[in-house]
Amino acid sequence: MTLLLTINSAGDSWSAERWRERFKTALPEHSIVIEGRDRYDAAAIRYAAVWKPNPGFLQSLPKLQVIFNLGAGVDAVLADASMPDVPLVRVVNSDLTHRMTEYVALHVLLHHRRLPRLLQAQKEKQWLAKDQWAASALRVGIMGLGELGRDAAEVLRRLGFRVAGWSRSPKTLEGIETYSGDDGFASFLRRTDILVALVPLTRQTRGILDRKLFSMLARDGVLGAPVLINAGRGGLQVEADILAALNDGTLGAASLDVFEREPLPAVSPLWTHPNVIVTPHNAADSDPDAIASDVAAQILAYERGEPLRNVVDRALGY
Ligand code: NDP
Ligand code: OXD
Repeated sequence: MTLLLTINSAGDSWSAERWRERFKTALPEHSIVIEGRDRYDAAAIRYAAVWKPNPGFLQSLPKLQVIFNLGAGVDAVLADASMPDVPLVRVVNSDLTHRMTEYVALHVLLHHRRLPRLLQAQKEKQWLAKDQWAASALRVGIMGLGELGRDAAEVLRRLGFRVAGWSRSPKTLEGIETYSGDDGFASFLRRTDILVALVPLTRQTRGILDRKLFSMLARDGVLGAPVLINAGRGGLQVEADILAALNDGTLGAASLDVFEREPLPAVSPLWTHPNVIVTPHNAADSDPDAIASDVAAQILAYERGEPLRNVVDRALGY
């Protein structure tokens, strides 16, 4: 059986050759070929392990049986209208989940404890007066209660924040207020001081983080104005609306890990806005060794006739 790798990513640890080494170790009986580097018979390819594959490419593999996306978000793969109708498997693993929870907790805490203000005061050698509130004074709202949103919600709850979550289908989570669908959206936003976006990018969620949404967030919180944290996808946000909302006080601050265009262009005013923290889409890097061993284990289980796990629902788009 042949596994083909098609990977468009910078960074040594993500080079196709490094992935080949990992898969050779985990799948010694399989042939591993790299798109654009090796000569291979397209009809021999049964599996493709992909990251941002070139649109149209996957349909050139007539006997493809499973596509393994090497990340959690599948928007880049599903954007290809010609994608063959075979199962698409995405990454779900605890290492990735915990890294995302670290990012969310870090950014919620730094806004809660006003770290940017403290760092500025340090530069100016200013000893600020005592002025602090409890975590329970802050209402965090997490958009998306999937693998990542649920874990972040639980950790924030344990830190003492008042946490709510919003999802497509209704959920019950201990100690967390839950809202769902269009009906629950306005109530979810109205009680939220810090909004964390962890929904996938789909037809329904594209551009959801816009001016209208920002104006619905709570305006009576201890922070003075609501805060946006987007660690989902850049396509969720309308950057012109974020800037306008920050400039007129509708938003107090934003932590953005993902952008409409990545890398974020040097001309973007987000880079230098005093109330914006920019991170380079690294909220949760996934560990390539863990992903390769997960994919290899899935291939071996599939060949034994067992069902695939973490298969994307193509109709829902995630
Ligand atoms: P899941 O598929 O496990 O969860 C998605 C959640 O979003 C679910 O709760 C789902 O609702 C909800 N959702 C989807 N569509 C809607 C909608 N229209 N309205 C309301 N809720 C909706 O995804 P993960 O938690 O694993 O990952 C979330 C996203 O995080 C990924 O798609 C990816 O884009 C991003 N990501 C970013 C990384 C980074 O480094 N910045 C790293 C990894 C992932 P329901 O439960 O009802 O299905
Ligand atoms: C992912 C990502 O989706 O890193 O895994 O963004």
